[in-house]
Amino acid sequence: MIYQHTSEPPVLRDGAPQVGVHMVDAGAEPFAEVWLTDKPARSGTLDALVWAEDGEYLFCAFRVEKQAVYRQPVRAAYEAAFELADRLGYTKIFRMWNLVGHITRDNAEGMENYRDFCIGRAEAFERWSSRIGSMPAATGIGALSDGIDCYFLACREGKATFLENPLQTPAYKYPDQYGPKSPSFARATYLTQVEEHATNIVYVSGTASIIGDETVCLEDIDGQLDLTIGNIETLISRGNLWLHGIGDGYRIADLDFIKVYVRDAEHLPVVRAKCAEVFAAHANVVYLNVDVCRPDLLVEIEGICR
Ligand code: 3EB
Repeated sequence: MIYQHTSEPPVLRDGAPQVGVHMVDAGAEPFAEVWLTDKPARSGTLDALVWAEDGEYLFCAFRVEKQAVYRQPVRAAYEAAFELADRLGYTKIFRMWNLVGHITRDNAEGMENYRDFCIGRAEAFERWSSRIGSMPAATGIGALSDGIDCYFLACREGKATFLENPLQTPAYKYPDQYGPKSPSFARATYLTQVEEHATNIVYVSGTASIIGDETVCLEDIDGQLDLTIGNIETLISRGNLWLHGIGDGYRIADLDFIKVYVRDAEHLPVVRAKCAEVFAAHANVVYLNVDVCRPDLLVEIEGICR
């Protein structure tokens, strides 16, 4: 994944999937996110899908080009991806990213692009729930040009436990004031790997200043940042993992491979300062100046604990 200044649809390059996502504005530095394996990998393409697999893990990416109305093409693309994952035997999808161009703008019918996207995604999950299981941890976030880039990770033998945050209504149960179909994702995935001596991993979804189903601390960047960090702390805490019979819990200083999405460039300095205080000094952190999926959300944070 190359987070960069333009969009370049998924391709295979030297046998590896490569995707350019328009998530970095002209004033900021592009960066690469590379998913590695130490096993031999096979790769392929099928229509818009590009993937690589190593026998235990599958990486798959696809792009839905600009549409007047997204729901049908999104549903078709998601279903094609589920079908591929199922056919290759990677039925446990544990983490997804959805980078939605102009996420809070309206489509040709006057519906917000994010709500439109959520309908197609929800229909695909409904149709495939018996074969690909529950909804995974995910990110749904703005991108800087039209179209929607999606990528995901799935496994064969590992065990994925999907976590919720007791302070937040599960997103898939949000009331319809936020859109005709609720967002299809879990707050985090706890992944138990099959390889001997492998560490377990928590993939934390994009997390924002939402309590119950409501945005809190309106127009208050410090408040939203505190609430967002608090939500992650609760989600990864010993108590919350105990509810699922797993692990000893994690602290915010255990979070790594962090993406901090900030809606307004003017908030970047205060967000960076606060994040430098709470994240570990060695944590890998990137800051992205993009829209969040509700117009009143100023910040969203994702990461990985291991
Ligand atoms: C929220 O909690 C904030 O639609 O896949 C976060 C993570 C959010 C994922 C998604 C949306 C998504 O509702 C937004």
